[in-house]
Amino acid sequence: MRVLRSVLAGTLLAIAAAAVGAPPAPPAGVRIEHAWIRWLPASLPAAAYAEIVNDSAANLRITGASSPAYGMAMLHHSRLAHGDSTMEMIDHVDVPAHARVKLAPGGYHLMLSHATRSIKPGDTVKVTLEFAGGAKLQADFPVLPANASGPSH
Ligand SMILES: [Cu+2]
Repeated sequence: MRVLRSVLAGTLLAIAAAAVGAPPAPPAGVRIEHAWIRWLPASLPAAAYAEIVNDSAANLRITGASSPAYGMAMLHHSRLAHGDSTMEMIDHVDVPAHARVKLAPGGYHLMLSHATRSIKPGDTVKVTLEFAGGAKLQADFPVLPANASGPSH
């Protein structure tokens, strides 16, 4: 009876997790560090930066992002072309096994636009990274002023 009860409890937990739509997690050892958002005035798009650490044995690919605070989140890559900084939309960022990839000014970043509420420096925004295969990983991104160069830690 006790065994049956624990099997039942496990099943109910699984059903509950499915009911709230909990997405599969990436492998253990994958984490988001030094996350931040550079706030810009008015309704200008904001760039989100972080370091994606992959301490797992799996090669991972980031294929998208989302945030409840923004209607749109895109993967972008900035680069210098003929002395001008330009950015383009990309459809993935690879994070090889046992490697770390920086989303940083002048390189990869998330472009957040169509804010769903008023956002200002000092706020914290949840951003979810989406990986190929469906895994998702969420982190808190502190919103820093336009002249910030990164989180203080
Ligand atoms: Cu951009």
